[in-house]
Amino acid sequence: MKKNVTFLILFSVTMGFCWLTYNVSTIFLLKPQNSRINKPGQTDPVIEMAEHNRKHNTNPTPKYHVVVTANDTPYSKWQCRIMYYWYKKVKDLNGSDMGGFTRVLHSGRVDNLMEEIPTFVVDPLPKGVDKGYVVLNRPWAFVQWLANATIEEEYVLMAEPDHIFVKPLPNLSKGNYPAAYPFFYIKPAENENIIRKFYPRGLISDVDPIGNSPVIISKSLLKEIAPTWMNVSLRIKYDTEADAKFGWVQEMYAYAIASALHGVKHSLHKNFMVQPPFDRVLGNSYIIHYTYGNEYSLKGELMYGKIGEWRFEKRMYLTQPPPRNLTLPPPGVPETVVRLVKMLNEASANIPGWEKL
Ligand SMILES: *[C@@H]1O[C@H](CO)[C@@H](O)[C@H](O)[C@H]1NC(C)=O
Ligand SMILES: *[C@@H]1O[C@H](CO)[C@@H](O)[C@H](O)[C@H]1NC(C)=O
Ligand SMILES: *[C@@H]1O[C@H](CO)[C@@H](O)[C@H](O)[C@H]1NC(C)=O
Ligand SMILES: *[C@@H]1O[C@H](CO)[C@@H](O)[C@H](O)[C@H]1NC(C)=O
Ligand SMILES: *[C@H]1O[C@H](CO)[C@@H](O)[C@H](O)[C@H]1NC(C)=O
Repeated sequence: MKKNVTFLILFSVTMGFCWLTYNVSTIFLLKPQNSRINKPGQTDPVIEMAEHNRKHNTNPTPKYHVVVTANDTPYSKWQCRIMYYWYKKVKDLNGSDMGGFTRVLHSGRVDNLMEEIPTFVVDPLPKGVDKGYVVLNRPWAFVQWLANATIEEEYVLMAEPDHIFVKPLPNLSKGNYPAAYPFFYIKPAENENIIRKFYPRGLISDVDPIGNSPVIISKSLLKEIAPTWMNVSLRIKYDTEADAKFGWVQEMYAYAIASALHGVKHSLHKNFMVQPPFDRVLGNSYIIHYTYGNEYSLKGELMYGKIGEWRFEKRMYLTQPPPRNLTLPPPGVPETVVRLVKMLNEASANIPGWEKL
């Protein structure tokens, strides 16, 4: 009996998603189902499955699935290879709640890393819809992956290709609170007038200062949020004022707003990751995020905004991977930067065929 009920729930959730994905891919409009938050006549973009009730699993295993969204450019590929290498190194260490790994490849076709990295191919947005801002593919990739993939774990870590795991990462989420990293430049309170366009009611302080990554969240919550995240992303992109104001972080705001629309608050973990060169000390952090350029003089002084005498800047490697055995930074450079270069070198030294992609 119990089994049948579970099956029915699973079945209706799956059907809900098939229906939803069908809708998205055919007419490209997301319409609210019987929204909890909506009052009649109002148009919050909360997307809900009528059949789907939020379930609170009382005793789930803490394991989470590591998922990274990527495309098939050399730039994305070499970062994914590094990331997967370090995932494998820490996955089974004591203190890790890591489960499986998936690269969600949103180029719509297979590439030459399918054998090396577990990969799930999804479609990109239809041509032109992203208005050149490729990051908008991310929410759409998650919607498709969640609808179609078989995911064993109860939780998901949304990661990015430029994340390196420095140590085993436990499931930081607790109860109904997903875990996220607070970004200093995501400031909902200072942007209330714009956020209100997409989040008409509710406290602005309920919009977390986060993006979608890194976040550890239960699969069921992410299934609720992802379609709304996609809807809000597109609406921000197509709103001239919001697009201009949020610029390259608009898809982060979209995730923060979408989760607030679903009444989901995240617990914030400053030690989720470090971002060299600004974070100088590794401390008890779990991830190195190497999104910024690291520019130093040979005396070890930061030369941000200039070309360093010693440098590591991932954007130098858009069309080919960085060479093996990068020169270590000069003395005086923070440990986060030194560690980053050592970890890149270890991975590139051990990945067969590193230099040809
Ligand atoms: C988002 O949802 C709203 C409300 O349902 C809908 O009117 C709008 O067309 C959707 N926008 C996009 C870009 O999907
Ligand atoms: C794993 O870590 C826990 C808590 O830190 C500790 O109690 C346990 O002994 C460790 N187990 C092993 C096999 O190292
Ligand atoms: C996901 O599932 C939907 C509906 O079941 C289907 O239309 C779509 O093509 C699938 N996408 C992928 C990438 O498998
Ligand atoms: C890496 O480069 C250094 C010089 O920067 C050199 O001394 C060392 O032998 C090289 N190591 C490998 C494994 O190629
Ligand atoms: C995830 O791991 C943390 C730290 O070990 C633990 O406190 C938390 O309860 C776990 N979360 C879940 C959902 O099991």
